Amino acid sequence: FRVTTFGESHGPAIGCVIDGCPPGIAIAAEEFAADLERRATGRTRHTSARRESDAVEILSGVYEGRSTGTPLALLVRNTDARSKDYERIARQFRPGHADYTYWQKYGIRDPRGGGRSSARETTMRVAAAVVAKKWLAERHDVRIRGHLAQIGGIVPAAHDWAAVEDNPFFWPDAAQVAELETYMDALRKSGDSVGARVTVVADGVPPGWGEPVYGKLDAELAAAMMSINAVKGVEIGDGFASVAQRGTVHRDGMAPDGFLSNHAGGILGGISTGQQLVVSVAFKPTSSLRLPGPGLDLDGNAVEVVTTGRHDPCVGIRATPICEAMLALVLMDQALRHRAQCGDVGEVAPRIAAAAPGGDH
Ligand code: EPS
Repeated sequence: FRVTTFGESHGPAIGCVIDGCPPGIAIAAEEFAADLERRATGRTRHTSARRESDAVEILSGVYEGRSTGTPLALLVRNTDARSKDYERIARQFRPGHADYTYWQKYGIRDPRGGGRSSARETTMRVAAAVVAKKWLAERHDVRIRGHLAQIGGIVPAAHDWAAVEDNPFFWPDAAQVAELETYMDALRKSGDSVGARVTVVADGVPPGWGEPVYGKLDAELAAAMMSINAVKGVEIGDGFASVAQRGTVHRDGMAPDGFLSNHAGGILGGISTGQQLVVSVAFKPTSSLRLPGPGLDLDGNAVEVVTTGRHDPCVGIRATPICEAMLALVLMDQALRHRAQCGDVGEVAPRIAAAAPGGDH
């Protein structure tokens, strides 16, 4: 199961091609809308003001409402591509932005906005993952969810999945939403940006997905999450907190009716344990700021760079559905690979431990 995307943020359209999609999955263009809305810009004052409809057209790979097994191509037309500041920015490098490294690599500057480095590209990952989420749910009873786990220094005081979809921050504690609104309003007025942490989980993943050395499930998840714009860190389970733990704490005890804890985040030796899969992702603060910062122009001269386009004060806010999408894409690929090598789960070895309770993510 392989997804590639094409298109630029300010080109006529963006799209993706999904190869290796099993035949027979019911797919309708309307099914993409809900997740694309969750990710889209211009829906609340806390994200970029660019207003795209993000309507998906199915170009190939679906006949009479079902996937055919041939390449599935999806297209979203750009309808609000106009970044007035990019004429000037095209001659400057923003501090902390990919425009410097793109120029060093390709020597070509696309004056139409962020081009391929824009987070607009993630639209198509979310679209592709609608198919993966559906297949995982129907075929394996796997459920994928995510929430914001930190904005700047603020962390959730409580965890309630029911709250997550009821506020613009994917925040799991309804009591803190007013505080976040105030924080984000002040941040936006100041012209600065802030980082965030997203946590995504998958429930129902059977034991056995992944590979022991090459293609470890955790390695593939880390690569997938790292391929999202602005990501600077990925943790599986306790992640970097494991550094300060003792083995007697970190090891997840086992009992006939399930594991006793889930510090490992559902993966041991690159292979799923059957527990909840837990992945946390760190997003850096947006680099395109209207506050002046030291940068360079195309000739290497020092310039004060000011970006006045439509940018997110916290890219992490819209990243929850994107991280869910990458989790779904990796899991669908792993499920198909596992079946190709070992047959269906339970065929090779009997399942000896029930899944542990989901935990507090
Ligand atoms: C983005 C910059 C802004 C955002 C964009 C991501 O776009 P523009 O290229 O118009 O400056 O609006 O996000 C989207 C358009 C989207 O759909 O996610 C960036 O630099 O990453």
